[in-house]
Amino acid sequence: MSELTPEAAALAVAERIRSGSRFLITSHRNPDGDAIGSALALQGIIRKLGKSAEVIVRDDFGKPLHRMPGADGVVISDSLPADYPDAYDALFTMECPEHERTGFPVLPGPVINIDHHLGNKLYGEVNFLDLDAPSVGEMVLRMNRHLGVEIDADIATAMYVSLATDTGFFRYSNTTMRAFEGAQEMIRAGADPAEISLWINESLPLSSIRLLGLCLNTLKMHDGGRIATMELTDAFFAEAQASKEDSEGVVNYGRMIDGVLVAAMLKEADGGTRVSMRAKPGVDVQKIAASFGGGGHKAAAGCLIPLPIDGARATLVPLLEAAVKGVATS
Ligand SMILES: [Mn+2]
Repeated sequence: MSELTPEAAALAVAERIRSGSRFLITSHRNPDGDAIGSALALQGIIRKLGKSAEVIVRDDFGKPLHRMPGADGVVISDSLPADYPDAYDALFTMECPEHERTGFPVLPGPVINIDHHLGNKLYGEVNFLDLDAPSVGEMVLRMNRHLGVEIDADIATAMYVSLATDTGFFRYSNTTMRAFEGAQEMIRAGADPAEISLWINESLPLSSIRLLGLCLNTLKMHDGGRIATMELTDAFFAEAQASKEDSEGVVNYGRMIDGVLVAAMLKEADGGTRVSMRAKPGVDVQKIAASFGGGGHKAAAGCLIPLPIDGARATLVPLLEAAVKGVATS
């Protein structure tokens, strides 16, 4: 399969939508704002054409994302529908560099792969890959130029959520002119930035803040303050009455500290310690994760180290020290 330019691929996706009538949409495991936002936006566009589209994901997602219009209609299931693939014209995989990220091991029908991650395996019958896209939801907006569906407030809200969450509410390096142009178009179509920020940023469960407090108490600084580590044990989850989703984003607090180039969260897990790393520009944590069989990208990556937390930290910190060596602290 040769690689199409993003513009040609967007047109190919639009043509597949135009020629079909029933579609299935999925995304990656533990879906985030771009996963659910882009899927709901695409669903809304297909439905406005009078066609059928269902969204199915392997894992549930946090309450903030459930506030998006249509989120409660997303099917959460361990397996694809019984009538897949025969009853569908195509399966869309949103934000999945490899088809296995969906959590559904085999995808026998035609797949339309829509993503913005470097290293996407181009496993689809159509591969719409745009590394410059601020979010996959924004790619859906661009694709829609070929369909001409009028974006309503619900679709605009889903697209805005995808864009806002993937750019860290317009803070990360993917906060480009394109991100603001997309946001402008969505706001014009009825997305409400202040309300969406309230859902996502200021409606956290109490348990997640309690868990954050326990975690911050374990903060350790290394390499003269250039590296921060924190830990997260099963006992913390019990004490805070927290769920798995409550720990999302805790690792970012380490990176917020002045002078820190890389932060790592060490979380008790089956078979050892689950490590999440976040780096500032100039540091590549993906390489470290890959050396343990994990993945991610330069600024955010994760892996499993088959040791208890203390052993995992002793193994990891020298690798992080090597990764930040020679990198200037801003
Ligand atoms: Mn994304």
